[in-house]
Amino acid sequence: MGLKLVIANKAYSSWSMRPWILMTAFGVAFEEIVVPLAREETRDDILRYSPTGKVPALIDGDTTIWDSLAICEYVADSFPQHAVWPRDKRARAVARSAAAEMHSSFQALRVQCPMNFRRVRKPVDFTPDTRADIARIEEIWAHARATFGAGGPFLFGAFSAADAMYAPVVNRLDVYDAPVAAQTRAYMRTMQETQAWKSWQAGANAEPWRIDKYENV
Ligand SMILES: N[C@@H](CCC(=O)N[C@@H](CS)C(=O)NCC(=O)O)C(=O)O
Repeated sequence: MGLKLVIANKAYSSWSMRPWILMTAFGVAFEEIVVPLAREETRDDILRYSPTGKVPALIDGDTTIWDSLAICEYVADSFPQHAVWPRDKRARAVARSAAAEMHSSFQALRVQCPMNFRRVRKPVDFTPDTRADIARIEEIWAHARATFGAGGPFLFGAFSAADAMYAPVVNRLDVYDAPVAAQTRAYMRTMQETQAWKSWQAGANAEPWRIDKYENV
């Protein structure tokens, strides 16, 4: 039985994007199940797959993994032939720190600038807290690139789960036109030029659903 990944709207669901882009970039096959957000039936529909009523969830036979970061770890465990995390122990530890920080932080950026793959680039008046989040993210990326990035254009050289965890931030910095450093912009372009990114973007473009609270920003 194959893997099933339950996600929400590609336009808006940042937590869904992380395991999706990871699995897609590594060529891990899965069946995609999309449950659109903000509809009367959304909660019940998600609860059929995920005990939290939240997505993403990965279903492997009778096992459900219901959190984005846990799914990244499960993919790493299941496909050791892929360097889901960097092979070097120190790089891997730093990549996991960066992923954990993404998972637990940057509330101001997340609230002020919801992910939106169909937004036409337009700046917002970033709050001081959002600016601080952006500065910290740029610092994480610059440190990873400078210390571990010699083998390629991604955070730890080759594409890894750290890039997947930050993918929605790449969208946010782009579509809200954050004033970032040239090297940050270069990394964003690297992500946006991947085939996996383009497939997610195409999926978002094709979706019929529109949620006002994510659009009126
Ligand atoms: N910590 C969870 C967060 C998951 C989450 O908040 N998912 C949102 C969508 S991005 C959701 O399912 N919301 C359900 C709803 O709004 O009805 C993870 O990392 O997977």
